[in-house]
Amino acid sequence: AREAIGPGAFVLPGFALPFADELLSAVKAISQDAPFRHLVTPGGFTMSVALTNCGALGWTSDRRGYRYSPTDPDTGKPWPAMPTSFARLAREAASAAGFDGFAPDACLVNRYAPGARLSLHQDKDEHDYGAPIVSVSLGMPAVFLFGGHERGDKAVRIPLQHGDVVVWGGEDRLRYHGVLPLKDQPHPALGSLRINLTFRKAG
Ligand code: MD3
Ligand code: FE
Repeated sequence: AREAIGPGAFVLPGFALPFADELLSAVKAISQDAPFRHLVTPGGFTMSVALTNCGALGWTSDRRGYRYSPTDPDTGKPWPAMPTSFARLAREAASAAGFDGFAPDACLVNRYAPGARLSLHQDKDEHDYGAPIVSVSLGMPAVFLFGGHERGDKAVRIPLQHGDVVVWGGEDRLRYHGVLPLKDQPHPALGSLRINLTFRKAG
């Protein structure tokens, strides 16, 4: 099943459910190599969401700006490789939403504890806005905010559950979006945490 939430944006409810346990054990292995950290924004705020990455490129932030880097600035090592199962899932989800041939080179792994949030932003650090972004929600539910092309545009609220996948491309690729502060609604697979994977073509 797929539900359109914009001309180029689709929710695939439960698309990742058959792979959830495998995804979570891979996230554990990734975070042993490249630990979750709370990044500082160029404006000097520490993000409430903790982040790590896998794949050829990883997103990072500090007082100098946002960027993609081939290495983890905390360890100097390359980011852990993207598991082939991750890349396959992202490609199949993109295809189910009408975007064939998606080959992500970056997977951001966001970790939310109760109260963590992501304020409205656009994802503009990637080179090619022609490629979609695929997001996989795991663990506690969240309310996603899907805005317009201007920060002040009205945002719709989209509840996301464990196993849901969302694909964003085309004219929806640059819409403002965010995540409301997480409520504590513990999930059997992950306790009081939410993990979000976002697959991108960054380079
Ligand atoms: C809509 N993460 O990491 S993923 C992010 O749930 C981010 O952790 C959120 O926004 C999370 O940048 C939401 C979904 C997402 C990602 C990119 C988008 C939605 C998008 C780009 C355009 C429109
Ligand atoms: Fe984003």
